[in-house]
Amino acid sequence: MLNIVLFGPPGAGKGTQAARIIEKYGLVHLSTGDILRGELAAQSKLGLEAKKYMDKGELVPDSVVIGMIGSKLDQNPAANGFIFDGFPRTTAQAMALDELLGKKKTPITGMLALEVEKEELVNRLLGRGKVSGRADDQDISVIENRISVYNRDTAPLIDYYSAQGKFRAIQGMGTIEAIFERLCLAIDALH
Ligand code: B4P
Repeated sequence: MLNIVLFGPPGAGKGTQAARIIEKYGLVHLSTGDILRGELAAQSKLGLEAKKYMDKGELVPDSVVIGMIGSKLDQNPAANGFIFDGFPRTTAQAMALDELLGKKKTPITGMLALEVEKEELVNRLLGRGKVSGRADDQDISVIENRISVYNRDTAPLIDYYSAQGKFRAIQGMGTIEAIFERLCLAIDALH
């Protein structure tokens, strides 16, 4: 099993690179952002509740996203491994993920952290906002808040995974292809 946490601030390229990684390595893609947007598109109770947080650039409560990931893991018992994209985002989520995977005896193999300068993050998100229709990509103050929330609540996970010897920094500036090559080298070194 190859279980990878793809990590980085908003706009770092997690979703972009996860799509390529799952194709090459045959992993199951678990993106909490995509799952939440799917719930919203379906106008479910969970989706409408999540929208209140997402539109402001705040994190959706831990209990909601942890429950979602638990059921997705259970739905894929025959997977070769998982790529966790945008999850975990808090220490409570990381601890819950370790517990869920511990029960299945398939721990996280490594955490790959995309490093991108703030100005580039803002430009990428505003660029996506012009075509995606995502409310959280169209307002500069919401984007700034997402980056602040990342620095406050999510960046401490670098220490969490470093303590387990699983943290790998990846230069996330450059072309999508060049960054993908760096990620593949890091993944191949994990197993
Ligand atoms: P996510 O869906 O995870 O959104 P993201 O961080 O903005 O996306 P990502 O990082 O994948 O985008 P990418 O750079 O690939 O979360 C959205 C919201 O959902 C959160 O704010 C939160 O409210 C909620 N949420 C999700 N998970 C949660 C959790 N676990 N706990 C609580 N709340 C949660 O793409 C950005 C743009 O950059 C694209 O246009 C792409 O084409 C472009 N790009 C990518 N790589 C590039 C490159 N190398 N060069 C130029 N452009 C590039």
